[in-house]
Amino acid sequence: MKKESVYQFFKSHLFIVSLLLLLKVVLLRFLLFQEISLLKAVALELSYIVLFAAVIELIAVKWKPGAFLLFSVLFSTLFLAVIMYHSFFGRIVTYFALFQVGQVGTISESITALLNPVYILFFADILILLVLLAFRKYPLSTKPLNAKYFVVPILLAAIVVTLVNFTSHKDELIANNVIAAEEKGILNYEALEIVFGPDSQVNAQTNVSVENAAELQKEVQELKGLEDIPVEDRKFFGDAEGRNLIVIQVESMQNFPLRLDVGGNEVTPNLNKLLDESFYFPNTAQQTGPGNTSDAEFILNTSLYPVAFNPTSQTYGNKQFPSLPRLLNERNYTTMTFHADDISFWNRDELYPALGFNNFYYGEFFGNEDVIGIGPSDEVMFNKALPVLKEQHAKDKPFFAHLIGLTSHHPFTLPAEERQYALPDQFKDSLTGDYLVSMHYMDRVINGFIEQLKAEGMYENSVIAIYGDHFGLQQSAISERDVDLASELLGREYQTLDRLNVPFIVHAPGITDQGQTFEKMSGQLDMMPTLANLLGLPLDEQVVFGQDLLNHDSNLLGARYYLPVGSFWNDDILFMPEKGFEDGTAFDLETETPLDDFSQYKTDYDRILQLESLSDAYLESLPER
Ligand code: GP9
Ligand code: MN
Repeated sequence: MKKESVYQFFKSHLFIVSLLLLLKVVLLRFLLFQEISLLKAVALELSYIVLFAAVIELIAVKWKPGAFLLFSVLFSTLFLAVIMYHSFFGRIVTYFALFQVGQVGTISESITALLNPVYILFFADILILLVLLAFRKYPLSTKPLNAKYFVVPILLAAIVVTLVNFTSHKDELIANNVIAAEEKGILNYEALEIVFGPDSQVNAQTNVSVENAAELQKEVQELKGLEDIPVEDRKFFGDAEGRNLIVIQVESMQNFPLRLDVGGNEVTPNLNKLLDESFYFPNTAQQTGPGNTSDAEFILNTSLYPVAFNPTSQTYGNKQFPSLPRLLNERNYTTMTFHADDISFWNRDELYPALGFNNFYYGEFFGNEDVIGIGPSDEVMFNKALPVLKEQHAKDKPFFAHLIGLTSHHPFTLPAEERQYALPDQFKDSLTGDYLVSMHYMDRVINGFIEQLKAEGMYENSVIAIYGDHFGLQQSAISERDVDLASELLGREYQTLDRLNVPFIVHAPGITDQGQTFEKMSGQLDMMPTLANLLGLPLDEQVVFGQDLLNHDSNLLGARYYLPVGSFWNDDILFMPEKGFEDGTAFDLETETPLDDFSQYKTDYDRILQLESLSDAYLESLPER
């Protein structure tokens, strides 16, 4: 081999572009895993980069700079997407979620809030090369590299290393997706996901179908250790039979702002008063998956586990879910859902018929007035929903109205005239402060709506439920200052337990007047069975994975996506596996500190995996519409 051909190799696109991408992977791994290891990046990631680069070197004889720059742009964009997604969701994005970029428009404000100047490094080299190319000072060699000495051996080596990495990690089950990507290699992890699918960890179950619902429901009850209570012995059963059901899903509402006082001002003064005359479940776990708001809507209406790695509304929009709206339709209710965003977002145009709502109000219905953030304000939503409810009331027809909020969406920026909550100076220009201001706004508009229900004579004969869809202050997406401010508010460290804790409130005049707080652990999946009990719907023939909180104390609740698969809450702990059960962490719910010995909870871990896979199999078995 001649000296100048070695020199040409070091000036080649294959070498330089691969090296630059390798350095970017080192940076990416540092940002994701706080690890600086060239060795790991070379062993786990490099072969994929070189594989593509060698193929391009062989194919792109003429347009070498263009082809390599495009390759570099694509990989760098992928790296940026991985880091941005991780900073918001705390997970490694997989190819399926990348295809959801169509949803990004709606949350563009949230995305810009997550940008970090360091990310320029992912594109700086490309910009420099482009400038040099424009000035005809392009430093890389455009001559073809010797295939026999360089490209073919390099390509073969890359194929071998890629295959070794792929096959050796193929059967390794790691519950936490961030650790999985760290150990398997980010690019290798993506390749495994593409080949084996995002739900590869979920076991298919047979003999699960809507036909044997009662049998399946028994199995679920047994797995959860729930005793069978005859209808006549169920407390509060049917106490609100025939009443309207008005359910308000508040965007990003966590539990901690309730009953919180900052510098002498309550964040939610009106809701706090309402709590005194309501059934209040302060320890409700968020159980949504990647479908966020829409998953919460799905859960409230079905009490089924959402799909683990995809928005349920996308995967199963074509199905017919057994649901609360369907049960109420059978009882001559008018069932309606209201959301001011475009109906195509989260595939709601499919989700709503799948859930069995017979009326849905969205987008244009709410007009262009008072747009805050993503769409018309929640005040507008309530104001426009009211006449629709009045119409049903005038017909003497009971209704179920599901009202989905939007205004308190991340990054919680309200116009000056709506910022009516004075906070101490230290909260100025902070996300935590803006979040509280946003919750205060929600408190005001919800109260306004309830007052209107009273004025219109619809209040007494209704059950009003309020809950949060998911976190607002996502630990990994907020700055240290915001975490510190949140911790200061709580008087202890702001952590996972707080982040995944939403409120659930049931207010039924004449029934809940004395007020009662249920401190036991509960979850979003429990909301539907609890409301069904009050409305006198027995659910014995219905498959639900939640439970009626007015009649059952002990609980076992799972969450996936935002926590590793197999994570659960029971009466004592929040458990999160790492690679599996043994190396996981169990937080004591009382002290919020990790337990040394949690081996006694292994059966709960096995049970939750079984329950989730039963729910998956049941969803899969449901008929299409
Ligand atoms: C979009 C809105 C917000 O319609 O509900 O969704 P999110 O980003 O919270 O899932
Ligand atoms: Mn939401």
